[in-house]
Amino acid sequence: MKITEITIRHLQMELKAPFTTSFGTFTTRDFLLLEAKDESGTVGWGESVAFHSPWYNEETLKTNWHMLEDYLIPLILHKEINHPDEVNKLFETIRKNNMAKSTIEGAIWDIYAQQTNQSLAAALGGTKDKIEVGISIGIQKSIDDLVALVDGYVKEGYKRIKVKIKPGWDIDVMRTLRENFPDVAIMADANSAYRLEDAALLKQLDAFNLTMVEQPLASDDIIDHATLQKQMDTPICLDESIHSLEDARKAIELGSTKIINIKIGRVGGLTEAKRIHDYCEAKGIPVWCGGMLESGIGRAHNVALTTLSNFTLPGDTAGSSRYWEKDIIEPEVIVNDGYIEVPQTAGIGYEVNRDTVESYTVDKKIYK
Ligand code: OSB
Ligand code: MG
Repeated sequence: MKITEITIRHLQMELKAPFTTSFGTFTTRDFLLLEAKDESGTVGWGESVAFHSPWYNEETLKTNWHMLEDYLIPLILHKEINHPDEVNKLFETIRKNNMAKSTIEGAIWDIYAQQTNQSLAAALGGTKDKIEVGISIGIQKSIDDLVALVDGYVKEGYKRIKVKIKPGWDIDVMRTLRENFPDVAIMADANSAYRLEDAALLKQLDAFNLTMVEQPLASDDIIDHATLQKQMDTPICLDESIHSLEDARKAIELGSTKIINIKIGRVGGLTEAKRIHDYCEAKGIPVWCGGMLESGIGRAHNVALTTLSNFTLPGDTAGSSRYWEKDIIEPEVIVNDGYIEVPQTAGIGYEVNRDTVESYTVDKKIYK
């Protein structure tokens, strides 16, 4: 294929309910959508998971647009590409900016899957026809509010409940949840809110039989996490610290992580995500697919990735209706009793509703 035209849109979508983590609250999701067209007219879609502000990592919507416009798109346009695995090679001269790279790479995987007449899941080597999903719940006003929310999601069938924690909203919260839901798979995500000095406090989490604790320490750390893991029974899962297969290898060798949260954007695309998956599988490290409050397009990519065999733990890919009044794909991503059925049609497997995309678009530019 040769990409002949790329459109970047900035979309703004109101979340149904604010989402609060240890680093801030989101009420609106601002993100970039990328539409790529090849010489035969096949269209592929990619979503940038970068946020409006650099809270989660250093990338933002604007840095992604800059990287795409000034560096990445010129490296892709009119080049012969036989397989999406070649995209990383074309981006070789550009360091990091993984979320920006992943935005194009995702669209090229979509085109490749369509042209080889298979679902994106099949193109990636996925084997499952349905995937198990969990849900990630932000910090609430009160523990009672949280218990009521969790109760609803457990009744809906979500297979695992993840709760955000931060200093002051941690031990009592997890104790109350465990008391109210003795048999539910529960985990905590700190988004780097603690330091190694907090080890004694974090160790108290061991009493609640959590599936894992996600990224308790600094967002760039793999050393202190290894020290902490030696002191804790609860498995540590790294999110923010893992940007590549090399990061995963080092963290596993050091004993910093027993489980890895794979986010396609954070690791620079589906090809690298798959490599990390394969490496973890060989090492006996289970993985799961994280979420970044994606619209239906990013969500569809997450669903496809999760069909790979070592995604043995439920991911954060909740249904569209959990986030949006109206998603930009049809049908929307639907969760039934904790499962999403994987679409079998070619490409990402969902139709993009262009009218809905336009209605959320606040800025747009075409490159050829
Ligand atoms: O750490 O996994 C995270 C949302 C925004 C930024 C980081 C994270 C999250 C979530 C929500 O946990 C996952 C989702 O529902 O998409
Ligand atoms: Mg996380």
